[in-house]
Amino acid sequence: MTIEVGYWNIRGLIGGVRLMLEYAGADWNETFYEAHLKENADRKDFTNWDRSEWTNVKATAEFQDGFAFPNLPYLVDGDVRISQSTAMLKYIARKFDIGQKLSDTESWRVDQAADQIVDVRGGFVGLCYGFRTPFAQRETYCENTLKPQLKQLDRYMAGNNFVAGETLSYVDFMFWEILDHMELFDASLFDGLDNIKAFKKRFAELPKIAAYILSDKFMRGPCNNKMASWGGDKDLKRTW
Ligand SMILES: N[C@@H](CCC(=O)N[C@@H](CS)C(=O)NCC(=O)O)C(=O)O
Repeated sequence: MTIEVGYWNIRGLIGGVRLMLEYAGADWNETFYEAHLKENADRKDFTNWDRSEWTNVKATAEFQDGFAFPNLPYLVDGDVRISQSTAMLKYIARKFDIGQKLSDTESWRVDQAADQIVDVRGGFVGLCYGFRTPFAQRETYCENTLKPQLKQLDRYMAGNNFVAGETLSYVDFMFWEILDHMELFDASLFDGLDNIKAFKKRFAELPKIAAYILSDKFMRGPCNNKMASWGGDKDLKRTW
């Protein structure tokens, strides 16, 4: 049976899910939704974006009754209907037996890192859209917040091939995905972070991942939606 996922036509929260579905060799299909700018409107004002391509679908009985928490991204696998991107990653990992044999230490390392990555990601994305940190404060945010957070993650990876240790697990997919957005944003964020750089390279060299990244199916950009201050375009042009 084909696994169906749905999301905006961007990387955002679904990039790691796409990576895992490809890694697992799953039979999967995606529905893309687009936000459209209202006529002559300021693109930076979030209320000027028409999201009805999605909200009309979200309003249907199929979504309101079929999902506990209708949202993007979502996953449908037969009778299984899941939203929340981390839950989707964990579901796919269980279904395809990815990282399911972890020791207690490996398990808490993975779960702790997953929550930390969600937090760090939230701050970075909040800068890219300017809704948590004004984009004009980019340099201060990167120096005082993001770089120290990345340094902690770099230390977490010391001596480990993957987040768990030696075993690949769901968190590696979400970790690599947001690291890739950050590298495309400003590769100098990783200066001196050799463990992060080594992890990023190691993950990208997994044969299934390498093949996917090189294929036409892989979306390099946009990382964010069109109203973002950075990452809302296909070419990921520098906006400063
Ligand atoms: N915690 C949720 C966040 C979901 C979320 O914020 N989705 C955004 C896109 S990144 C959205 O546009 N949702 C559509 C909606 O609110 O209906 C997850 O990890 O999946």
